Amino acid sequence: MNNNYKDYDPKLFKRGFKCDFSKMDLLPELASNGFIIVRNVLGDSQIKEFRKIFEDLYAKEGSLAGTEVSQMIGIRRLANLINKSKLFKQIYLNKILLTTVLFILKKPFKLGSLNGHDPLKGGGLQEFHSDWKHPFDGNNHVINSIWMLDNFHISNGATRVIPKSHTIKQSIDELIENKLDDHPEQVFLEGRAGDLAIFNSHLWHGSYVNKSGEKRRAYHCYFVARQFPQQTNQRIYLDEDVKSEMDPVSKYILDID
Ligand SMILES: O=C(O)CCC(=O)C(=O)O
Repeated sequence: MNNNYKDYDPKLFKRGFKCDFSKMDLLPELASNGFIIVRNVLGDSQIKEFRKIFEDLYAKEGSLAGTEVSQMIGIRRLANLINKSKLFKQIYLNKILLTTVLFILKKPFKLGSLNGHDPLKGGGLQEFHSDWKHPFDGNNHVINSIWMLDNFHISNGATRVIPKSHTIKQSIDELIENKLDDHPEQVFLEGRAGDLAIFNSHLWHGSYVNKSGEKRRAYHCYFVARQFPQQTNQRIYLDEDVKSEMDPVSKYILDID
């Protein structure tokens, strides 16, 4: 094991966290291109359960679904998910994911948010954007992951990314005139239900238009360097009974104590 990992976030390890280095071979690609796809991270029964949670929450919340973060026309969105099912622990505490977050950020971090996203037929096209909204200072502060609950294909709105754009110092607005347009260097994060895309979210990315109408449900599990605000402030959004049942690693990752 590379001992540096403990130095990146000593408090996380003091609470009992252990790295999973089984996908180390993918990490050079993540550093260089800005994204990787880890195959078959969720098994069939997990996919089924997470799809059911998506549908049940969307049906229950109706017109309010996604409002804690943002609603988007043509996309079914969910937000504040940690508060809504204990099963999401399987996502935000996934050791492959958290080891990868340490590899990229190399400093203490916390969950930024956990949201749901499903582009509907004819909808889904997002502008290319970075999740880092400030000028790039040469350090990585944000990393995102897309947990595929359905097959992701160019035809149903798979995420598009511009490889290596996470290293560009200029802002996207300076370099891309129309951020909805196709870009000659764009590639699609295609995969199967159960796959996990992890990307340095300084990378320019966005969901694409769902032409086929096939479902393209996903959870976004997003992390931010600890010194910056969360997208969903867990101290405010988590109910007291949910907080009280959390284990020490969860409490640390969610920054609730
Ligand atoms: O799910 C995707 O394809 C990416 C979504 C995204 O980047 C966003 O919602 O900001």
